[in-house]
Amino acid sequence: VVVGVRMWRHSSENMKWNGTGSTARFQEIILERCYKYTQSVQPELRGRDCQKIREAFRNAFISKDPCSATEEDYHPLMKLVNQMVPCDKTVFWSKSKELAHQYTKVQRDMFTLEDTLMGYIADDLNWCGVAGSYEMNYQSCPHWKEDCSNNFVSVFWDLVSKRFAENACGVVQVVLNGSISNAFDRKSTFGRVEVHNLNPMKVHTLQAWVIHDLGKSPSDSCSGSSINDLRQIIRQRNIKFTCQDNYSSGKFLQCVKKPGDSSCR
Ligand code: NGD
Repeated sequence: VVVGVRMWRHSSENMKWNGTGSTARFQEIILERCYKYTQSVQPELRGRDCQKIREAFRNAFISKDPCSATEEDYHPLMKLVNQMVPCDKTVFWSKSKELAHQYTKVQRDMFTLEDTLMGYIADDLNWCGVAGSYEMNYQSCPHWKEDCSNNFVSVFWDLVSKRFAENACGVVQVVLNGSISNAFDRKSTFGRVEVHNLNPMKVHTLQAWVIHDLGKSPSDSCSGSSINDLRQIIRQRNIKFTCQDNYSSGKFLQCVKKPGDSSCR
C-alpha cells in the first residue's frame, strides 16, 4: 500500500506543469560549462569556484515551490559570479539571438549576456525542482504563460538581464530583427527589463542595428513605429539614440570583420 501511494504521489507531481521539464544532466552541464568558461573562454575568471557555483545554483530552486521564485533566491549565486563587462562592449539583442552571437564570436571583445559566465552557463537550459523534495523535475516545469510567471527560469533571466543592463557603460549596442513587424517589442526582455535598467549616468549612447535576413524583404526599419517607440523611451531617459538599418545579416557580419571597407560606411 505504501509503495502504491508513493508512486501515485510521484507521478501526479511530475505531470503537474505545462512547460518542458528540466534539462537532462542539468547539474553536470552547469559544472562543465563553468569549467570551460573559466578555463578557456575568459581565463580572467579563473578564480571562480565552479563547485560552489553549481551548489548555489541548485540551492536557489531545489525543494522550493516552482511557482514562488524571487530574486533573493538567486542572490547567493549572483554574489559568487559577479562579473563586469568593459565599457563600450555590451551587446543586447531581441529576436536575433543567433545573429548577435555570430557577431560576438567574430568581434571577440564584445559581450552578449550569453558571453558572460552566468548567461553562458544557463543558456538554453531549463530547470525546476519539487516543493519539499531534493529532486529536480525532469518531467515538466511551469510554463511562464500557462502556469506562472514567477517560475525559476523566468525570474533568473529577468534578474541576470537586469544586472547586465545596470552594469553597462559607455556606448551600448542592440541587434534587432528587421525581418519581423515589430523589431522593438516593449514586452520582450530587452524592452521590458534591459532598456529600463540602463544607467544614464554611465551609458552615453544606445546604438541600434536593425538587421534583416537576405532574401526576405525588410518588415521594420529605423524609421518604423516600433523603433520610434524605442527612440522615445531612450531619449526620455537622457541617453543618446542612434540607429542603423539596411544591413542584411550577412553584410552586417562582413562589416564587423572588415569595418574599413568602403561598402560598410
Ligand atoms: O517571459 C519569458 C520569456 N520571454 C522570452 N523568453 C522567455 N522565457 C521565459 N521563461 N519567460 C525566451 O527568451 C524566448 O523563448 C527566447 O529563447 C529568449 C529571448 O527572447 P526574445 O528573442 O524575445 O528576446 P528578449 O528581448 O526577450 O530577450 C533577449 C535579451 C538579450 O539582450 C539578453 O541579454 O534579454 C536577455 N535574455 C533574456 C531572456 C533569455 C537572454 C535570454 C537567453 N539567453 O535565453
